[in-house]
Amino acid sequence: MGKRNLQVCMTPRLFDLYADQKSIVVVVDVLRATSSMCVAFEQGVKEMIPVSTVEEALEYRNGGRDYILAAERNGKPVKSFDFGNSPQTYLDMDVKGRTVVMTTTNGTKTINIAKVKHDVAIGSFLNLDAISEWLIGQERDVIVLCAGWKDLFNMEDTLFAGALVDLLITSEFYSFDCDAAQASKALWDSAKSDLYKFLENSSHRKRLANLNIDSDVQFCLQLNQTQIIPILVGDKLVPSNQC
Ligand code: 3SL
Repeated sequence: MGKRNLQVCMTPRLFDLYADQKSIVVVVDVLRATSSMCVAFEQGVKEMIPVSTVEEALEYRNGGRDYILAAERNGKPVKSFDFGNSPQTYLDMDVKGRTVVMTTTNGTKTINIAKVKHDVAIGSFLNLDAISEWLIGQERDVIVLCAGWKDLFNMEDTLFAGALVDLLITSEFYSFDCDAAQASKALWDSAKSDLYKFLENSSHRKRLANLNIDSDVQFCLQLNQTQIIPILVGDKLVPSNQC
């Protein structure tokens, strides 16, 4: 049997060049949207609805159901929403069985771009080994789609892409002919001994430090804290083991 194809797309702006309608797309926004999603499900959230705009999220408030509304723009929580985008919020609150409607600057926008023509799964360092094993079991081509920052390249999502490329290539089921996959793996190889230090001068680490939320950075850079694989079913994210 031939090997499955593995590609990395560095920003959503480039995604049209990769979209093939058959690959599973792993959306990654490690700081912090996709990390928050993994933690939310680990803490018992039932489903999450990722929407692209604040206005769309607010429409759910008037829908009569008891949603948790979570929103972030430019790293900051949005006024009048229940939650911002800190993964650690889900550790402090009782969220079991709840539905979260979430909008973030890059992460939820990227999910909504990917879902038009592809099946979508959610990756973060927190579920790195689990998503690698899950992908191997799916027997499909894979595109790792980095959310980046406002359509620009970012370091942290590229590092995650490199970590996932490393695991999938080691499994011997995958091959790549993609310079972005090669570059992300090279970056991961240089960074993996100390991710936090490697990201010292990265724009988003500095952005979050300026907002006094550096502890979220350290939290999101932990490897393998959960087995949860959020996947998109229709317009909702759910844990793969509940489908
Ligand atoms: O852009 C996003 O989706 C967010 O994850 C960015 S932040 O870490 O919440 O600032």
